[in-house]
Amino acid sequence: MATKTTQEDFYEAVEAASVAPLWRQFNGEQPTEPSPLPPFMWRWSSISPLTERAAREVPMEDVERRVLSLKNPHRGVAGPGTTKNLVGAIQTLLPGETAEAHRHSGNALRFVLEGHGAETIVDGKTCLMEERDLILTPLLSWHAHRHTASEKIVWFDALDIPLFRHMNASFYEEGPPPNLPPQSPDAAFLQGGLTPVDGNARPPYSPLFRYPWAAVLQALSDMPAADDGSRTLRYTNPATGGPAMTLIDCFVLALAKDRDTIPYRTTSDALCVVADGEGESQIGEHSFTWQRNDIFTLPNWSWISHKAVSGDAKLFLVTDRDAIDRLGMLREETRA
Ligand code: 1HN
Repeated sequence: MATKTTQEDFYEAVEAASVAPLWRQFNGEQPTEPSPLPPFMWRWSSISPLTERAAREVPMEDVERRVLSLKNPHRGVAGPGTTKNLVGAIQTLLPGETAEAHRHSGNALRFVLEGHGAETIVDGKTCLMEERDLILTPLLSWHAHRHTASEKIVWFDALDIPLFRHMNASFYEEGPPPNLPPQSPDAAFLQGGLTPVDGNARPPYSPLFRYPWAAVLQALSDMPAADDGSRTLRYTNPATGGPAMTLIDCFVLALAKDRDTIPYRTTSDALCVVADGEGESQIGEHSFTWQRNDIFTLPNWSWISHKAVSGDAKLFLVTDRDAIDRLGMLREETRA
């Protein structure tokens, strides 16, 4: 048997004492490239039939919410997760059904993929859900859903629960909600640049809970295009100009037909929903073609460029960008 060298003995002693030599761990400090969590796409053509089956085969009495979460097969962590910090999901509600009130520490949002006429009640405010509307249900807000229109409704959920779980800070409570403090009506925030000073609490999230798609289309048509023909809107908290919610920062990216967007990379992650049109995205070494309601991830520090084909297109982006920025971790680059 070969005798142990002094060095081998040293490394064994180090490991046995639960310490680690930095010189064997340091990687020069750069984000790993290509991303350890490669991009992944869920096509509407695969997801839509599952929402049909869920509606037929899974009674609401058996489940609190009829939610299929987008489980990223590359993410080797237990529990829900689509990117490191965000989880996307698909929720289906049939006419006459309700999802009872609950609340949780994670922020959540709803973006309507198909159908209309449901309502989400957020801390007592009723928010209509029309196609492509964004509804916020921020951290610890009580929220219930009810549907009274004639066709089933399907929406995209996004939550920051993976980060709360990672921090062991995830809480959950079932309703009914207690008496709630007064809320300022959404309509009071819809005049740009004017915010009511009415004594109501201003928690660290947008007091506007519904962002109608019609308002997005109007704002897009009122703004100039960038050099690559694209237009970007951010969903902001009208009281502060900051992100809509503490850990979730949303955008709409409108693409001009046949124009590649300038490639960029960022240390934030995004979930991307195809709100309108058809196109292609280059994400690191991966190429994807996409259509309406397809959903895909944009992993951090991958070079990203999008292009609309056969007409203009719009992407809805859910990101952790502002949270990463407030942590001092945001770095972004564009390729000339
Ligand atoms: C959740 O709590 C909801 O409250 C929706 O509506 C989707 C996906 C993963 C984990 C929790 C909801 C979810 C979720």
